[in-house]
Amino acid sequence: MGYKVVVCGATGNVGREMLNILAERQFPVDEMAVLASRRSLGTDVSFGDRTLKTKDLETFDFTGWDIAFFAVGSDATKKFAPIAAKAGCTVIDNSSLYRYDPDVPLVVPEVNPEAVDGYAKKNIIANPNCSTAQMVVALKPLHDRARIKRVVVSTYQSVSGAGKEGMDELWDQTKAVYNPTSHSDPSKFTKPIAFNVIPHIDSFMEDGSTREEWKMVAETKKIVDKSIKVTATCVRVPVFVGHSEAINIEFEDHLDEDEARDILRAAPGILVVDKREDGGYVTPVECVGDFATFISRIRQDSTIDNGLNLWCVSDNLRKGAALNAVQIAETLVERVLKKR
Ligand code: 11C
Repeated sequence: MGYKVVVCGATGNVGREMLNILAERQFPVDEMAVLASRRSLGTDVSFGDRTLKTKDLETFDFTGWDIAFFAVGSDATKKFAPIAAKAGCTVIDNSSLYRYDPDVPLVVPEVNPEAVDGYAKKNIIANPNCSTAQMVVALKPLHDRARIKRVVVSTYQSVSGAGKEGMDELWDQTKAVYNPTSHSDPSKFTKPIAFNVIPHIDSFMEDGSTREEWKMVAETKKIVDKSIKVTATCVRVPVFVGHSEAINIEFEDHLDEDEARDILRAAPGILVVDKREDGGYVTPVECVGDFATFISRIRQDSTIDNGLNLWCVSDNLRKGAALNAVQIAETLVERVLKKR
């Protein structure tokens, strides 16, 4: 049995990846509708070997559709997600709008698949921020073994996290460095991103942190364990796709680096690439198009009693967004829809 599936925001970076991944993973689709905002209407998108024409999100009737993936901004989500949910179509939302709502599960299927069962209160399930998703996949199996007390994370986030405009800005500014006749001022980012790094993602908060950093704290608590303390510094780097994170973890119990490596090797969604030699680690370029969260550089932190350092890399458009959303749908099918 298949399902009637809608992808809203089908022409964006994440919407297109959702369609690719639904096809790659052979999600049971009986019928597919691809929706876009008015300005992208009429654009064709690929779904497997088919080409689909986008329809208008404003006028679409969600009645009779089973699952709607939302990959539109928070404003459009606010307007249309409740309409879809009330029409009986379960919304899997990639925006930050519902993530912190106690009546909406926030799910990373390798970590808290059981949370999907709480979907019915609003008929909405939230997908986490990309930098959180890959981190919690790594944290959960280690937490289960040695109880994490505190995490210190620094991110190196690719420009695709800021959408196609972010990618275009890096491309244009890079070209402009070599060709002074083509000028490109910062617009999506606050400073030049080509050959630079910017310690600022999303808006500033009162305590001096950014919202991106706050999201990593709040979402890790909701998905893994509210007792875990997290402090984050989120940085934009001139990489097109793939977020990287240097993660320092303090545990309650001792956890040897070799045991941690074995635990991570056996954990779902993780590929460990950790040879202590030149190139024996993963970089973002190598993770593009992959489903896994890659872990490298696992080593003891000898400055504290029970500490480890590791390097975590993943395709932010996949595990960080589209893949995780499709995995949520797969979990919903297994745990709920199949049993109806
Ligand atoms: C970035 N992590 O790299 C952001 C993109 O809350 O879903 C995703 C923002 C979000 O800019």
